[in-house]
Amino acid sequence: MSVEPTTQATPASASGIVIARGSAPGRGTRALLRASGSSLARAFQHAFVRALPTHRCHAPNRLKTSVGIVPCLVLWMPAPASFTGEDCFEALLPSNPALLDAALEALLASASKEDCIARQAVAGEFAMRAFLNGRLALAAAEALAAAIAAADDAELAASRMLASGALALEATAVVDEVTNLLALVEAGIDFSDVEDVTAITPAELAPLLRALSERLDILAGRGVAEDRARALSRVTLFGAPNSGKSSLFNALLGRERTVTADEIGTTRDAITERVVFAKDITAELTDVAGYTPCLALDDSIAALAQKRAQEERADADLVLWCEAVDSVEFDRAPTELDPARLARVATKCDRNADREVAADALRTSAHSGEGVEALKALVARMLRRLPSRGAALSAVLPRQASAVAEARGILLEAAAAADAQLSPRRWSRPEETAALLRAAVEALHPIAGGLDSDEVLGRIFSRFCIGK
Ligand SMILES: Nc1nc2c(ncn2[C@@H]2O[C@H](COP(=O)(O)OP(=O)(O)OP(=O)(O)O)[C@@H](O)[C@H]2O)c(=O)[nH]1
Ligand SMILES: [Mg+2]
Repeated sequence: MSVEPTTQATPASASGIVIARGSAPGRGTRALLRASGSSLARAFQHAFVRALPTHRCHAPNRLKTSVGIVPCLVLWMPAPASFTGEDCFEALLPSNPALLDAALEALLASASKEDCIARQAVAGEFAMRAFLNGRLALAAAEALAAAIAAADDAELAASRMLASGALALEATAVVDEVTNLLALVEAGIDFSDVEDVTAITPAELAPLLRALSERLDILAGRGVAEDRARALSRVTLFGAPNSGKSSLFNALLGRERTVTADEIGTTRDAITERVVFAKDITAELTDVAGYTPCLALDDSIAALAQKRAQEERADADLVLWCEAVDSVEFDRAPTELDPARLARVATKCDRNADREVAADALRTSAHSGEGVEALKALVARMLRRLPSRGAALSAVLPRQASAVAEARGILLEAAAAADAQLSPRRWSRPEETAALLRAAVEALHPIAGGLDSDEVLGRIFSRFCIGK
C-alpha cells in the first residue's frame, strides 16, 4: 500500500470513475480492487462475465482479462448508500500483481468502450469523494487518515481526539477567550482619549494570554495524556561494574531502592522505577548490571545479566554513561552509543574532587548529593529535545499541531507585547497587541472553525493511501 501519494486528490478532480488497488502490493491470498463513480454497472459491463447487480449485495463473478477469465467476489454498493456516496464496488481476486494489472486494464478498457471517463485513483480520492458527497465530515476524514497513519496507541489516541471533536471544542474555547480579550483591548483603543477607561490593562492581559498559551500546550499533548503513563521515556544508567550506577539510581529516586556494594557485579537484574526529572518530565529510570563487553555469552547468571543490560540500553531513549572519577578506565565512553541519546556522568566525585572530567561530563556524587539535581535537569532537557513518545499530535495531525503551535507562539508574543507597554496600567500601543490577538484567532481557525481552501483539502486527503 503506497502511503506517499504521487498526486494529490482535489475537489476539482473528483469526477469520473476512479479505480484503485485496495490491498498491499505483492503476492498473497486475496487482492482487492475498488472503484467509485457513477453508472459503474454500465461502465464495467464488458469486463464481467455476469451483469453487475442493481441492488446492494455480494456476488461471485468473473473478470475477462488479457490473461484469461479470473474468478472474483464482487461487493456491490450502489449510490447513495456507499462509502463515497457514489456507486462503489470492491472485487476480491486471487492476489497476483500481473493478474491485478490485467484486471485493472480490463475495467478501464470497458469504461472507455462506454465513453465513461475512468482512471486510477490517487491517494485519498475515495475519502475526498466521501467528504464532498457529505458522507464523511472533514474531521472524521482527517481522523481516519490519522488512525491509518498511527504508529502506536498514543497516535491513535490523538486521532480519536480529532474524531470525537474534543480538539475542535478546546480550540474553539481558546478562540472564544482570545476574542473576548481582543474586544477588551480594542475597547481601550476606542476610548483611548478618555483618561480613566481601560477595559483591560497590559498587566492584567499578559498572564491571561500566558495561561491560554499553556492551554494550547496541553492541547498539543492531550491525545497522549492517557497513554503517557505507559509510554514514558526510558532512561538507563549504564557503565562499568562498580561505577556507582545503583547509588546514583537511589539518589535520583530519593530512596534506597536497590542494593549497592563495593563488590563488582552487585546488580544482576534490571530494576526500573518512575522518576520525576522536572515538573513536566517523568520518565522510567533503569539500573542494570555493569557493562562487561568481553564476557562469554553462556548461560551463566553474569552473561544473562549482561544480555539484559544490553537490551535495556538498546531500548532506552537516553543512556546515562556512568564513570567513576577514581577508576583507571575513566574517560572511555563507548563509541557505539548515539551522542544525542547519551549523557556522560562522572560519578563518585567526592572521592577525587581534583580530577578533571570531560567538558561534556557532569560531575556527580551519590554520597554528597553533588550534581544530582543538575543531572535531573540535564535529563529533562535532553528528553524534551528528543522526539517524545508522546508527540502524537504532531506525528499524525501535523496540520492541527502546527496551527496550535503557531497560535501558542503568537499568544506568547502578544503577552510580551503587553509587557512592553510603557506603563503596566495603560496602553501605549494597543493596536500591536490587538493585531497579534487577531492573528492567534486566525491561526486556530483551521481547527476551531470551518475550512475551505482546495489547497488545505488536498493536503489532508493526500495523507491517505491510494485506494482509501
Ligand atoms: N565515595 C563514593 N562512593 C560511592 C559513590 N557512589 C557509589 N559509591 C560506592 O561505590 C561502590 C559501588 O557502588 P554501586 O552503586 O553499587 O555501583 P554499581 O555501578 O551499581 O555496581 P554494579 O552493580 O556492580 O555494576 C559502593 O561501595 C558505593 O558505596 C559516591 O558518589 N561516592
Ligand atoms: Mg549496581
